[in-house]
Amino acid sequence: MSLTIDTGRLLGRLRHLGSIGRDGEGRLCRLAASDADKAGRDALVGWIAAAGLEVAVDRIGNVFGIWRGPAASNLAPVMVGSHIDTVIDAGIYDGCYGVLAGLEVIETLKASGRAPDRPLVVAAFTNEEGVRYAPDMLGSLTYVGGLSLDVALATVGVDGSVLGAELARIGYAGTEAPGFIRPHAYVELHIEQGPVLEKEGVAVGAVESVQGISWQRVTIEGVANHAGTTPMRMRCDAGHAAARVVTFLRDLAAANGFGVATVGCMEFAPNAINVIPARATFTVDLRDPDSARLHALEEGLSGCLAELMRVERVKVRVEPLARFEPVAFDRDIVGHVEAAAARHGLPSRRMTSGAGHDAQMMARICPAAMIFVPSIGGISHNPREHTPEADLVAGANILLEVVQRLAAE
Ligand code: HGY
Ligand code: MN
Ligand code: MN
Repeated sequence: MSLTIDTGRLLGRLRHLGSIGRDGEGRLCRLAASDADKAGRDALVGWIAAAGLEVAVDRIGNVFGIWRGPAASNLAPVMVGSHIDTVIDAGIYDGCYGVLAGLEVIETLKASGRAPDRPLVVAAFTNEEGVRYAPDMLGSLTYVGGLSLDVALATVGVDGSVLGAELARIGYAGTEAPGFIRPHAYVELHIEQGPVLEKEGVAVGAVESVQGISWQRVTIEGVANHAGTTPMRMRCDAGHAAARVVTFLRDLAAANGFGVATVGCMEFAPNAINVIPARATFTVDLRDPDSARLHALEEGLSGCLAELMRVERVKVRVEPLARFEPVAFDRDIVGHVEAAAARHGLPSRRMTSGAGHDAQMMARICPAAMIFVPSIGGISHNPREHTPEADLVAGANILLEVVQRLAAE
């Protein structure tokens, strides 16, 4: 008889964690290393400890629950996990589902008496979203050695805070060295956050790759002037220049056919109704599954900015915030996901992730792959984010099976 997870425990914890870190307007907002993040972390650590797992925190604040098993073998462990920090006004599933389902899988195995040959670890990585501190996936990137610990800890947030100081303030400046556990394999269960699985009526995504990501902050300097007295031909309007970038990127991505381009943040200065903007500061998020096309999107942006400097007589400054090439996952693990789905009588399909994930960083140090479950309406990074309970439970049971398979290797 194959094992199954405890549905009530998983769904109850998802709802409870989803209630932690709501702001005055009821919006879910657990930005990395904030008080709200601390409250979420404390709840997770409480569940990990109550499950009888060893709790460990590394120096960039990544949280781990470790079950060495009765054999306490020194074999490399199988690691599962994701993140519990959120975007602003988030849904309750992004990241949290993978962490809590990972813990649920370990608890189920521990209670079953069927101890695997390998230790099992569940991880919750710091600052996966990258909303407060750039880049995104900062905790897992540091964990795998892609970012030096000192640079990571010194990262200044959009609010002027320093990540290392914030981790210390919330009590999550751990002692373990990032990378202290080198997994045998890493598997991340996550909601798709896109429309594909729902549209095709497929229950399981066997994720074989993640698209490349390029984040930049652009500052356009114009000249403040009177909105009423300044003739149009005499303006150096930073706001107008920024608006031209937004529409240029939309047309560029639409023409590219695969890539996506987003301007998610924008600020004008002095930000007054009757003053021509002296400065526009905004972020650019470019993504494409193909490395050369992603580079072409970046080239398109820099060409557009050069043209604006010439035509609009503005100055432009660009600050790179994140740049990750597309990542291919481990084919064997992708195969295990498909086989587990089939054994559960569920259709699956191979796919590329549009979103970034900690798994793309873990793939640098061990075989890694992901499991997706459908997102209703393809909605995510939005309180309307939703996945039916049956899909959440099916995904967790598939993770259970894949973990057992990998732990037996
Ligand atoms: O931006 C992303 O793709 C992820 O949500 N951090
Ligand atoms: Mn996520
Ligand atoms: Mn996210």
